[in-house]
Amino acid sequence: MINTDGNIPTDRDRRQNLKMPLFENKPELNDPLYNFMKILRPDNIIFVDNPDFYETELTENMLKTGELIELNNNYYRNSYLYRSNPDDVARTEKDTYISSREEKNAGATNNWMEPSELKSRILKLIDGSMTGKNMYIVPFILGPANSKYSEAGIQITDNQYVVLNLMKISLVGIEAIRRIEKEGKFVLAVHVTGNLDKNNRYIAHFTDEDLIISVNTAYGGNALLTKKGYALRIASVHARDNSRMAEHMMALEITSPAGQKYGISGAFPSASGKTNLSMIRIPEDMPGWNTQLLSDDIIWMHINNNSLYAINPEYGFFGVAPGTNSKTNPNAMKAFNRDTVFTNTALTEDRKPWWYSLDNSVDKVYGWRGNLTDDLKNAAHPNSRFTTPVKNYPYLSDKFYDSDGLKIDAILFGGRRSDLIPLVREAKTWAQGVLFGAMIRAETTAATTGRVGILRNDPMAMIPFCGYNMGDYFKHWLDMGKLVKNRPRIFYVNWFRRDSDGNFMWPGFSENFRVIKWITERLDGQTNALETPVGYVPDISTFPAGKVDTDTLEKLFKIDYSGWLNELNELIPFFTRIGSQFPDELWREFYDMKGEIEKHL
Ligand code: GTP
Ligand code: SPV
Ligand code: MN
Repeated sequence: MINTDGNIPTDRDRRQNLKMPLFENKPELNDPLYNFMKILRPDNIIFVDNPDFYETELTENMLKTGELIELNNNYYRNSYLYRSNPDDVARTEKDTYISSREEKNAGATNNWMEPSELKSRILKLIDGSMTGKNMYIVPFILGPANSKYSEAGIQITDNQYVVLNLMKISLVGIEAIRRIEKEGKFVLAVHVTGNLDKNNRYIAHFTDEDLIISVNTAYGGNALLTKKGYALRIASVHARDNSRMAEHMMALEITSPAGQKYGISGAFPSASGKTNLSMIRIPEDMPGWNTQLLSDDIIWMHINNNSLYAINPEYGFFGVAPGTNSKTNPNAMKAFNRDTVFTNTALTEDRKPWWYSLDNSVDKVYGWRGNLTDDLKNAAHPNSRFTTPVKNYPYLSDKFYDSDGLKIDAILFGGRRSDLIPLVREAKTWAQGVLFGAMIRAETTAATTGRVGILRNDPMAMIPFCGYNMGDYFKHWLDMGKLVKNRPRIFYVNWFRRDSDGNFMWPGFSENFRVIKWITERLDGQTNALETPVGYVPDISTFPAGKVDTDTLEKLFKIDYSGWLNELNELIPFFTRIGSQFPDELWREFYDMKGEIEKHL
């Protein structure tokens, strides 16, 4: 937790009577908090200065009300199950707004509403909404406590589940108040549970004012505003203005048997493998290799020594539970067996969290809505998640606490694609790599409400998270490549190809490390690759494929030119919709690639 020089007030009575002002040295910083207190009119104000104290307190409260269910302590120490409102189980993108002053700064891919219009709608919903309730003030730092690249903010909320989760995924405590006083500014994130009415839900980002307001939802990405709201939507705007990047990426540090280090980051759409890759276990036949996690979901990058470095603005995981088991992701299992809140998983009769694929020794469980059921496949919600502090993770990179973070040598893009997209390919240049990112089309998942498995454009896995115009964002990517001398190399991976029976052709998980090894060989200039119009692809004869047979491998690397032409043609309306801010340089990259593909037809 935050180092507070031992000065944490732990007196239980103090919390009931928070002495405003919070900021004694810069009183004007209190004004936005006063404004919202007047609007929300809570009965009590609770300042979450000491997360250890409040973790115990809130857990006890929520066990009493039945909001939390205590899990079997023999297997899951200090861990709980939470069942959400059934209409509040995933991010709702239709309710998410980028409310910049000028519409063109939100762009065609974001919902936009004029800020005063959106605020007046929201004010009607939140006026007096905390009367009879406690208002929690949760100060936090995003990024290592000692880093100049970190930022501090405050979330206010009336929701104990939200506070409990924030304390697990962010660096919460009084230290943030000191940082805010020093910097003279902060991002304010206001969360109001309201009545959870799904027809009156808003996740509103006032990007010119460093203000977020979320109402009528308590779901993770909608309500834990340190995460997608701040660390991506608001931070991407800050990053654009400061030659930095705020990305929906995992990152890990790799050490080869010879002791060579590599920093690898990867942007894949929601529920498409970032957490699993960040926690990857090395295959048994590859002794001497090592990986250590920097981030499972979000990184902030800056330029340092002519290279791109990444810090993790988070302090915990909000990870997808289904699909996790001792074969696919044993390292996650080691982290979430204590201090974890599970949300919307199923529950075994001996009070263990459960989802299909975790273990097959049961024939009945309590489903995510609490009913005893033998419909095991649907018992856990497909977007059920675990919230676990990162300090529980056994293989954390020491760069996690480093003020400069991890140097990034390779950036991966990817997504779920059952056909066309090869297992791995490498961009010839940074600009082509930016095109790779811009071209991500992937099958949708349960992380967001709506249909699952339909293709959608999700450039850089940021379509739901970019806080400004996507065309300007592409331009920013191109500009960053010009500013960084030692540019990371850019790759595109696809673990999700399927055969005609619908089975995955590539075994995935641990086996993905073979692709990572090939990437490190490329970084070292040790291996040849074949040049194609869509990038370099591995030479099958030297690719470290493990047990996958040559026939399958050929399919995984084959370039289907007519399929690619179709893919590019289908991208044109999307790129066109982004409008005049779509960079000419990226159109040129696009038409170069298209021209090269056409030569093969
Ligand atoms: P968010 O937290 O939503 O941003 O997702 P994420 O990108 O971190 O996704 P995560 O790693 O949690 O994976 C989501 C789902 O994909 C889980 O059900 C995993 O089991 C599954 N998955 C991850 N990696 C692979 C893989 O290599 N192959 C296959 N077949 N499935 C995978
Ligand atoms: C995602 O949907 O990409 C997540 C989960 O990582 S949430 O925090 O809900 O956005
Ligand atoms: Mn995510």
